[in-house]
Amino acid sequence: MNVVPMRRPIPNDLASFWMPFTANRQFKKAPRLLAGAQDMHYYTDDGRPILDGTAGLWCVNAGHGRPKIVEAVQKQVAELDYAPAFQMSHPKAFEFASRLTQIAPEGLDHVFFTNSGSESVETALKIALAYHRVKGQGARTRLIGRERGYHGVNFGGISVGGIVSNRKMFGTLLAGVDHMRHTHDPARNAFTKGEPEHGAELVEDLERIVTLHDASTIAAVIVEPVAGSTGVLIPPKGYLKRLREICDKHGILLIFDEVITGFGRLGTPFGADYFGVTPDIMITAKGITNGVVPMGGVFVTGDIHDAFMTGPEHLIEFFHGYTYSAHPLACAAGIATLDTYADEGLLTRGAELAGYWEQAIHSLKGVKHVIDTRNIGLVGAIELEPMPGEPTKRAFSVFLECFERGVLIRTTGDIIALSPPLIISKAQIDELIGTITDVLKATA
Ligand code: PXG
Repeated sequence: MNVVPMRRPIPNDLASFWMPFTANRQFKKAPRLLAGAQDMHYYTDDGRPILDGTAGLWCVNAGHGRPKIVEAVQKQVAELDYAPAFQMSHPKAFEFASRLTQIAPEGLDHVFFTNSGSESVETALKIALAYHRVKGQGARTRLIGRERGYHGVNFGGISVGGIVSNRKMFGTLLAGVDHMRHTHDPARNAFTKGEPEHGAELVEDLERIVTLHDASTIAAVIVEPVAGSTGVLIPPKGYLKRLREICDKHGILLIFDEVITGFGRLGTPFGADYFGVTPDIMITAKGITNGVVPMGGVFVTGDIHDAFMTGPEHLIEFFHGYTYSAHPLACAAGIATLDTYADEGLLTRGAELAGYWEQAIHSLKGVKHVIDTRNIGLVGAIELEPMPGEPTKRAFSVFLECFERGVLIRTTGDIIALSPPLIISKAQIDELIGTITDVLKATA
């Protein structure tokens, strides 16, 4: 008889979990585990407080463990744990959608729910393609993204995205995608406070792409108002306004991926508000529920929504959706999140703190290894000179040392990206920036 050895799960075995976007082998040799969180702090499994300089992953905008949100989720799970999402729904889905469209930029008055930023991206791209088709312009199938753009990890998103390591392993991706150039130009814009002076002309790439393919083949352009995970790339002055003009001229839909810029990150409810440019489709996630329950939302104009509401009424208008679209727990968390944002004025608190934050970020100019500092709203970036022949290593060593000293930062390449919860105090800004300064001064 063949005896199969019994495998008992070992509670603290680190091997089973294949971690996302992580150097698994390195991590498992020296794991960093967070066991609790409250307000501006995480607590490690050995009880050390860690000041959260990144709002988790750009999502915990109201800070951790906020009572209204905790209570709403606890109550919801006991009351209605799940309701089928197709041909059925539940009251909080409609309540949350209405509340969201009240704070969304003017005209974006319908929202389609998903479970993440990546799903919101796929949803937005599909809406754009289907919209042109229902409008009788089915030849508009091309999607235009931008170099260094990040639009999540699904196939549409990595196709329009512009980060080589997220693309190169995965075959031919979506067909019919083109890219504009990115706008990062440290040679001209290093150490700029807020929006850079130089680079608005790069938006004319879209005209070049139109000349190449013809507007009648292009469905949509997708950009992040401020590119976040690629290292905080702030649009040059006038860039987004001109992008809107070019799209309008050619009947191309403009999609803003506001997964990071949404829900107060720039000191306005959305990036669209900050820049005074309204897209046709707006992608959100993260701060929509304060990161407490996974959720995303895709906002569209009445024109786009209504274009689908034709044909026989008993037929499904848009063949798309997820089992967990508008999940009751997510809606409960989301409503309580909006209440918390409103009670504490968090969607505009970033604007009050922006001046102090800007000074703090730019105080790093002149510190060892710093080759650029940039800021907008409550977002900051500190770009480091890479170690010769070993890109990413310097920034990662700063991340590790900051964590040892009780401060959580995020690094991408050799760029430190900061995006604290919007409840941060000035003293905590000082602590965050002071720790980074000390660590940089002490590095080789
Ligand atoms: N679009 C944008 C603009 C994002 O920033 C996504 C889509 C995808 O969202 P989901 O929920 O599918 O992960 C994102 C996600 C970082 C970092 O450190 C950024 C993200 C995720 C993880 C880390 O910059 N952004």
